[in-house]
Amino acid sequence: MEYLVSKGIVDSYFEKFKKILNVDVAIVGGGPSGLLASYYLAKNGVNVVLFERKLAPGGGMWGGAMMFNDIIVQHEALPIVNELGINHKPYAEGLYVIDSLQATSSLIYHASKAGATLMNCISVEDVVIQDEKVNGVVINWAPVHRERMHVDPIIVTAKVVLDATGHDCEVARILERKNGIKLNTPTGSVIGERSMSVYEAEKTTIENTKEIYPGLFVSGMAANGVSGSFRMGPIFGGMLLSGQKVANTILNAVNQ
Ligand code: 48F
Repeated sequence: MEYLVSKGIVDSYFEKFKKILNVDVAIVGGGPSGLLASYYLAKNGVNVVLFERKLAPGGGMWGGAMMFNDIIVQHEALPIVNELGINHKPYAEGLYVIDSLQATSSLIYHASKAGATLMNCISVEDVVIQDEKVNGVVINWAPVHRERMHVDPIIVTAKVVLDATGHDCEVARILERKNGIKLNTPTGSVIGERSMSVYEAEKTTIENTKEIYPGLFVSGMAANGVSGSFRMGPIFGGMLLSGQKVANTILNAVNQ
């Protein structure tokens, strides 16, 4: 019995691991925009893996605002909230309150149920570039990074990579720093986010959600970060709409 418990887990995990070594889409970061993108992509039959360095995907959604575990969404994002079966309470005109724990767990559940492979405790530390296009990521166990252990990573090849790493826009920064590449942003570089402005940031998140280098897309706060737009607050409609937009854009790209 003891042996079977261990073997079942190891067999199943490495089956999963082999499946994600070559995918259509690799998503870096399991915040709301990355999770929602993985859900829509998987639902449309795309082979998608999401890497999250923390134990639990969910990013900045669990904690609400200052750990008050409710968040706000605006009416534009309500169809997504309803599709995911998340309860919502009208609060003010065009604004709704949702429970951050219910919302985050629903995103994770729906992404996984739709067929996205969610890999937690794994960090993306580099990208793979071939023929002037990003076509993969370099991964390692998150604790290897934390402990600064000198352990070589492995490569996952992907037709498309999504930087959904939030405020730090880590993948875009790695691409720029290591390769001196010009990105599709207002300055050609990663600009970094500006201070908080909820209204402005909600709009620009959607506009900034795009391909910034062949094979590399950005969503959520990473999209605002690379383009030098404003930081957002605990209002999540923009994150959800960004995840939906990037999934549609990537669907077109991988189906071409
Ligand atoms: O920051 P995050 O929640 O991303 P998001 O989808 O949403 C932003 C909001 O939560 C919030 C906001 C709302 O208005 O402003 O901040 O843009 O989640 C990003 C996730 O990426 C993981 C990180 O642990 C977090 O869970 N992550 C970051 N870098 C890496 C990574 C990496 N190199 N490898 C793997 N995971």
